[in-house]
Amino acid sequence: MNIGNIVEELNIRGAAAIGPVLSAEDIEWFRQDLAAKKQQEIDEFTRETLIANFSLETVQDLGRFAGKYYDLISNSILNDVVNNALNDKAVIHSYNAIILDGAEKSAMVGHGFHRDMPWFPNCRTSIIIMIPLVDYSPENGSTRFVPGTHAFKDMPSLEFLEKHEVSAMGKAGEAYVVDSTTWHRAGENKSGLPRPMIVIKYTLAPFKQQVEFYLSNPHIESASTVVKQRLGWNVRVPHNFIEGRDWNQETRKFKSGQYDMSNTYLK
Ligand SMILES: O=C(O)CCC(=O)C(=O)O
Repeated sequence: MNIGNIVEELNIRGAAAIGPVLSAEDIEWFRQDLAAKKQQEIDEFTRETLIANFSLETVQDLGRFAGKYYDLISNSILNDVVNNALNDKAVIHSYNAIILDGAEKSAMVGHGFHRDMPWFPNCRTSIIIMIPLVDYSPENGSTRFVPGTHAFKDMPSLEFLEKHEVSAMGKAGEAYVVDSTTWHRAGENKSGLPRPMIVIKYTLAPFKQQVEFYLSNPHIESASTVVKQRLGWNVRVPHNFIEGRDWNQETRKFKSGQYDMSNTYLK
């Protein structure tokens, strides 16, 4: 992996391949674990309810399971990308899996072109790292994105997006990164087999997270420094001004130094 090349591609194209980030054993472990967790959710909530809530093909808040999901947050390659594309204060906005089993197209909201963060001029505030757990191509619905569109405020015409979209392609465990403002969508899975993928969206520390991970993750307090930082431990919001008066950096919720925009200006 050449981090300079990745950041340059991200700057100019709004997307870049990262390369292998998981061992064959880990790929298999995640694949099986996510299939089991999805089945548990279907058993608990029913398939119909999950479809009605656009949640049939996702497993959300993977950090709540700690273990290998925390090991992934610590992965040195991922952190190298995050530190260079954003900065070392960046936090995880969302940590989900998208299974895309192809059975019910309407069950996922990501099939239409979209952005995943508001757009700011000349500034990257968020990236998405996607790690498919099977070989991926247009045949099994790999993510499609439109290079260069992160640089412009307005949504291009559908005609333009459809004409210029490209599909991510690679082997299981090979990650890629997309600027969250690059217009993208899930492809159509025609393979008849599931396309499980881990999707980690990172953002700058002061931005809101999708879930209060510090409350939803039972093992966060004993996690490593990097896992805690990424899950937002250092930007917890005080419940009132009295809590905000805690100037002890050990116990303080929103710690000093988190308003960090370094490295995010696109020049
Ligand atoms: O599942 C996919 O390929 C696309 C995922 C996506 O659009 C997203 O996470 O925002």
